[in-house]
Amino acid sequence: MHFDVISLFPEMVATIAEYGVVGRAQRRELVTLDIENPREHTSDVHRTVDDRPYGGGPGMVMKYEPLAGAIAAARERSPQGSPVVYLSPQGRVFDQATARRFAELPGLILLAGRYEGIDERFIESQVDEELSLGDFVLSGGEIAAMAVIDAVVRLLPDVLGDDESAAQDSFMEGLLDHPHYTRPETIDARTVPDVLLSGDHAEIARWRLKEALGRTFLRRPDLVEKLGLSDEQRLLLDEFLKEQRQ
Ligand code: 9WO
Repeated sequence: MHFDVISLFPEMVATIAEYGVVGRAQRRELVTLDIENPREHTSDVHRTVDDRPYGGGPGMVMKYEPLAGAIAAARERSPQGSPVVYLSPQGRVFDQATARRFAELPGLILLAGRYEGIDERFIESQVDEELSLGDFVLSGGEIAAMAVIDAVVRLLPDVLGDDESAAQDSFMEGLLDHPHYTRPETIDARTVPDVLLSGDHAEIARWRLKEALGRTFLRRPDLVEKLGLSDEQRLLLDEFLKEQRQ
């Protein structure tokens, strides 16, 4: 899959992309990444990419022309059918279903804004999808763009190892994860739940699902609502809630 990122801070994007799963996927040539700087698409001596907002007020707005030049360069080298995605707090919330949809595409062009935003006419004419990671403001779209790339790359075929893939394909899709423990067995009188030391794999799987259901219900009831529970899951959740009252 090919990713293209439009950013005024290309080195920031390139550096983040060297690490972890995305870095490994690039080195294995499962993923390619190009970065286009709108500043390279200016024609004035000052290489101006921003200007004052019509209507007045504080801050600056990214100009249409340099962005259009950068997008044209990205479209040129991106596969046909690579949508342009703009990361901003005004977007629809990005989620795992969107990551799965993107992982089916040949490419993605991600636009990372700076300042107080970009000229609305650019969004209207060039952006296919505006996405947000949640209700907070960053100082630019780069970190959000890299989060989207990370979430998509780990879904691509052959990117994860067998263990990581198996963990992803587990039965807890749509739920929060269960708690994890590793050595030592005791830390400041806090012990590992006995069941995890029992060697009874069926019982361990049941405990993990129960914990996942319990945490999801307590922390993210909206996810439980969306998912709907099977009779067996309902039973496990009731058991969790009873144990929690003791
Ligand atoms: C800046 C600002 C300053 C004063 C009042 C309102 C303001 N809004 C913004 C703003 O939204 N700036 C953005 C910075 C312009 C687009 C790129 N930036 C950005 C993207 N900040 N936060 C994101 C983002 C992207 C995805 N998910 C969460 C946040």
